[in-house]
Formats: sequence, structure tokens, C-alpha cells
Amino acid sequence: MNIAEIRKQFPILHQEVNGHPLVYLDSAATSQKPRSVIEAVKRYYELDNSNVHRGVHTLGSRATEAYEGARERVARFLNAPAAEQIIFTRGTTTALNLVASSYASSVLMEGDEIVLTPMEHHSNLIPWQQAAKRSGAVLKYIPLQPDGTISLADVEKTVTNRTKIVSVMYVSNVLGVINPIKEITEIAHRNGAVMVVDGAQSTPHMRIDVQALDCDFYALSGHKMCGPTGIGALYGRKSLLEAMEPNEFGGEMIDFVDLYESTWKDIPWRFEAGTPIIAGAVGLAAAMDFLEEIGLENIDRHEKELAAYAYSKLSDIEGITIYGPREGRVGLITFNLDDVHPHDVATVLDSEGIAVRAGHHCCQPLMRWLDVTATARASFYLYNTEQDVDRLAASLLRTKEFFGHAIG
Ligand code: 7TS
Repeated sequence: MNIAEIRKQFPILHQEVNGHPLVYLDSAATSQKPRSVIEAVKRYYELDNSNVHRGVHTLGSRATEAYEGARERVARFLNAPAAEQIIFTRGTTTALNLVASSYASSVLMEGDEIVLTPMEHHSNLIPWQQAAKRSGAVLKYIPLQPDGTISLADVEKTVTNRTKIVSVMYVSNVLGVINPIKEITEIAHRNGAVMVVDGAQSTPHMRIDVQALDCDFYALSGHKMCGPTGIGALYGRKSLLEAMEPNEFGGEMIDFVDLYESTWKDIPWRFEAGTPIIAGAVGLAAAMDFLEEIGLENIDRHEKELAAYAYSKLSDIEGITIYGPREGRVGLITFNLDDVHPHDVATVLDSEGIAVRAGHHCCQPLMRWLDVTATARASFYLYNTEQDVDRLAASLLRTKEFFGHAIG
């Protein structure tokens, strides 16, 4: 992978922030966009923009082809059996809400179990709390090991024949751990439960094959994988999608409408009420082309190397605590520095042109498990380099010195 060439394709990276060349280490929140994605969206608006699934005119056909072509692109990217199993959503949050309201409401009964982990993002937690409240189902949590990993023995103990749904993140946005989704899916299925995967942090960084994982639902966000904001997707097993009621109603999703009764279109359109996110889908397809051209395996390898380099470089800083396991992680490092508040760490880093995130990362239960109120997080992507890590480490040493003096 030629990182210098890759960096040239991201216009935003070539600027100074607060008088320093930008080091962008917040891709887990949202990734930057390559020129090909920006151009694809621009080209769509300049040449093809129209509404979909209705126009007899040429632009209407082009927009429909672009939108449905993007659906096929997502299906190929995930190795889904068919494009009709891909529903476009606003992102992972909307996709998980759709499953937790439409699918869950039709299957959950009082006393049924929904199994999660304490490391879930609020997007894969609160929709299930709501589903549990509506149905009388109970939430159960697979406990975490001291290093933040999941043991399959604990999965075996937590998932029972009362479990209807298991919903787990593939990659943690805080701990960086890669969860054993295939094995958890196997345990869920053996107990008759459906497996939902939050793929927000996995899809940008590693090759995903929903058939090999054998999961029932898989959610992703376009903006974390070089695509635009406002577009994401839900993959679903065909038989489950076909049995599911829509959760939004209106134009685009109907077949026949009468004053008192209506019928729905087939999947996937019955889940896409209203004018869809057409330009977003076009941008997401361009992002998938971009990532596959570079190769997901290459991206995965580059980030793991960078994570290992960052882990060892940052571990040398006295007073730093890094959360999550050393091995088996993706390219993100969540940490705290002595008693310095992570917001202060992020503010000093920003003054030197380095963008990291600080806060609870939408994982308040996990923060409690870690016994902290917040952390700082540096997250890497295909455009980051060892020099970025060196800048981060040097800046953290200055931060420590600054607050050491300030406190002392
Ligand atoms: N699931 C995980 C694992 C995530 O990391 C995020 C966003 C979401 C779901 C929600 O995705 P959305 O696109 O629907 O918002 N995570 C983060 C983060 O770590 N920092 O900002 C957003």
C-alpha cells in the first residue's frame, strides 16, 4: 500500500490546523472522503439528479439505475446473496432501530431474552431496552473478561433456549477488540436465536462476508468507510425481512392504497418510505469501489501494523493507561493520561493540529465497567502513517509536561 499516494486522494488532509499540519486521528467517529467519492456525488447532482422509481423520463431512469446499482454494489461488498436483502438506511443507528422495532416486535414475548454485551454502543443498546420494555422481554449481558474480550464459555452460559435475539458489535469503538462473531452466531443459532451484528466499526477495516458469518442482520454506516454521511445499510436474511412489517409508512413503500387499507411493496422497498438518500447511495458505492481497489486485506494489515506501533510507542509514556487487549485489535487506541481530563488532552492535541476524540464514545456502561467517566481515543485509517503516531506521542509528552507543571 502506497500511503503517500492514498493520502493525495484525500483533499482535506492537506491543510494546517492551528498552525500545524493536520493529523486526523478520529476516523472511528467519521472517516475522511477521497476525491472519487466527492466527485461521484458531485457528478450525480450535476448530471443525473432526479427522483427514483417513478420517472418515465431519462434522468429518472438514470437516478433509479444509480440507486439500485448502489444496492447491488453493497450486496457484492458484503457478499450478500441478493441485492433485495440490502435496505438503505441513514446509518447503523437507523438500521439497528429498524430491526429492534420491526423484527423484534413481531417475535418478542414476555420472558424472552435479548443478549447483548456491556461494550455495546448506545445504538445497539437503547433500541433493545425499548424493545424489552414494549414486549416484557429481558436483557442479558455476556460478561467481559478483565482485558475487555469476550469468552465463548460465557456466551454459552448467557445464551439459552429462551434467547430470541443476540446483538453484538463486531469491533468495539472503544476497546478496539474484534469479537468472535462467527462463533457467537453459531451459539445463537444452536439456541434458536437470531444474530444481529453492529458492523459500524468492522466494515470500514476488514473484509466482510455475511454468508460466511452466517449472521441474520448486519448494520453499517457509510460515513465511517469513506462514504458520505446520511447513508448506511442493513443486510437481512431474506425469510426474516419478508416476514417483517415496515416501521415507516408513506410514499415509495406501498403497492396499493385505499382509504382504509394499504399493501406494501416487496423487500427491500417496503422499508424505504419516502424519497431515499440517492446521492448518499451513489457516494457509498464509490467508497466501496475505492476500498476494494486498495484491497480490504491491505487496509486491515496496514491498520494492524499501525495499531501495534502505536500501542508500543504510547505504552512507553509514563502515566498512560491504554484500554483493551494488546493483541487482536483494530487501529484505535483508547487511553487516559495520569489525572489529566481527556477533554484537556484533546484540547492540547488540537492546539498542535492533532484531532482525537474525548468523551464517553456513546458507551456509558462500558465507561462504568472501565471505572472512568471518559477517555481519549486516537483512531487510525488507511491514510494514517507512523509519522502521525510519532506526532501524537510527542504531543502527549508535551501535554503531560504542561499539566504536570500546571498541577505541580
Ligand atoms: N455502533 C458502533 C460500534 C459505533 O462505533 C457507532 C458510531 C455506531 C454504532 C453509530 O453509528 P452511526 O453512524 O449510526 O452514528 N461510533 C462513533 C464513535 O465511536 N465516535 O463517534 C461515533
